[in-house]
Amino acid sequence: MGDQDDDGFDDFLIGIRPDPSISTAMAMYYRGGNPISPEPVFSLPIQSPRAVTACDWNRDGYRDIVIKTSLPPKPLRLDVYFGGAQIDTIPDHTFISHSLTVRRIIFF
Ligand SMILES: [Ca+2]
Ligand SMILES: [Ca+2]
Repeated sequence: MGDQDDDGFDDFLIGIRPDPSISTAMAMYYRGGNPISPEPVFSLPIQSPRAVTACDWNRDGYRDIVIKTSLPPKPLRLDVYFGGAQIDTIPDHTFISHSLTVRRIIFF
């Protein structure tokens, strides 16, 4: 995620599925530091660890959390959480593709 709060330490996101038999997964957000706290600052529910990525969506210099929140046959929906010191669990932007031909997106 890069250094979201400008304290000199990179912050990061880990996607986990606590129980492999259940489809529910979580994206856990941690602030970097020395030492790094083992407790996440917050977590977000995700469909799978592959349904979350980060990029600078709004071009403000901070990477943003992007989560795919729909399943086919529903239109593709992405919830975006803007990064920076005020990053939180409230989506700041939602992108919905009205093209039904977009059924799958691959995050890198
Ligand atoms: Ca930081
Ligand atoms: Ca950003």
